[in-house]
Amino acid sequence: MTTLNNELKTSLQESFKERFAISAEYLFFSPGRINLIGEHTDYNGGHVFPAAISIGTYGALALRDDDEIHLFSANFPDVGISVFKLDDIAARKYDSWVKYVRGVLSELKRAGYNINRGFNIGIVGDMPNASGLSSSASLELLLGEMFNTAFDLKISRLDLVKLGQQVENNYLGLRTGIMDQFAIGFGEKEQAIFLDVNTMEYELIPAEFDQYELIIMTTNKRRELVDSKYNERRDETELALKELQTVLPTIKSLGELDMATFEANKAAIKEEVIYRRARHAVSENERTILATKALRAHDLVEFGKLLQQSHISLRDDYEVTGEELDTLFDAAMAQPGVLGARMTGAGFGGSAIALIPRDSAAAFIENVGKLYAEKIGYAASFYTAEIVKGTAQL
Ligand code: GAF
Repeated sequence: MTTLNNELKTSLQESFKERFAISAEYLFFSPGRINLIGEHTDYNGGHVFPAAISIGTYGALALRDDDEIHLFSANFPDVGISVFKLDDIAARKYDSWVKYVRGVLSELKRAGYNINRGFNIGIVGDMPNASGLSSSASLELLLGEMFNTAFDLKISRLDLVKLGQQVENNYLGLRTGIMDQFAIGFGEKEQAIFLDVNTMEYELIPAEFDQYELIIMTTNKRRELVDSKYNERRDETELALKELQTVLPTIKSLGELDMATFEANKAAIKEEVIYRRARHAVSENERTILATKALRAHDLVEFGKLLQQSHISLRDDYEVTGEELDTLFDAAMAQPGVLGARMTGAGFGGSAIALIPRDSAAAFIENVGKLYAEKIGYAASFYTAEIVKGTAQL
């Protein structure tokens, strides 16, 4: 089984040497993530069930003797090398992927860490653009761990995970939860992570699908409105919580509610749309707990059903799927032997996953790919999901 992309790793080392005329001192890989189930539950104090995947970002770093930062991405060879000074870390409007370097440095500074020497960085990734497989968290953890090692900062993995989230929340103004950074930071080979976001306690559960396998389907939809819609959903579930607290004053998050209690108190929620948003958060949290039980018991039929119900709830109640993801879902579910499918990540495009019979991947990709291209007008991409360990030095 191939895990990491050795070709990409070697080409990064070579292009680093070519561009900077020195060899990289540090080489790291940081995965992307899929979420098996538990979508839009993390910022609602619920459970999530993600895993780190072998598609991700490679980074190379060498220290400099001055206070300059020199960066390149082999994914954008025409852009060349970006250069700026160590203290030039204020956010700016058009900053491409470089904003993550500034963002991580800015959050490190805010947390009191001192980076007092310049460096050269090269990166390359094999994640498709706007794939919803969390290239941003992958990069945040990659940079965080490279700085941690190169500058001997002694930051714990959990603090780096939180720092990645702070880059999103403070620096980029995206009110994301902690799932992506956690999955990428704490991933383990062939294990999925069952995380209770309320307590931050987690368990690793073997991602064993017996005679089935997980496939990733990427919409290739251009990234539009994801950020503003994401923040809007957060506002909506926060409003639902506030209204529910008028009758359930002790609850601190929707994740504390089961469906029976939620339904018994729904009259406190004034608008129907807000009720549906909250219903998704509560029902999805229950499904996530059930799905971990089903996977542990190797009841893949039940696990697959929960994936389907998750997609339907994200489509009808949370309204974060859209035509592209729904087309992938419908096409996937129409294939022989498929146990379940759902969008994964924030939604509004990005990717979906499906649990398909092992060895049926070629026919599945052909059929789903054809149906998708016919309806949407451009091609989807497909990958086998290989579950790997989190960000690490190579
Ligand atoms: C994005 C966010 F970054 C996560 O925190 C999570 O909320 C997810 O959307 C939806 O489940 O990936």
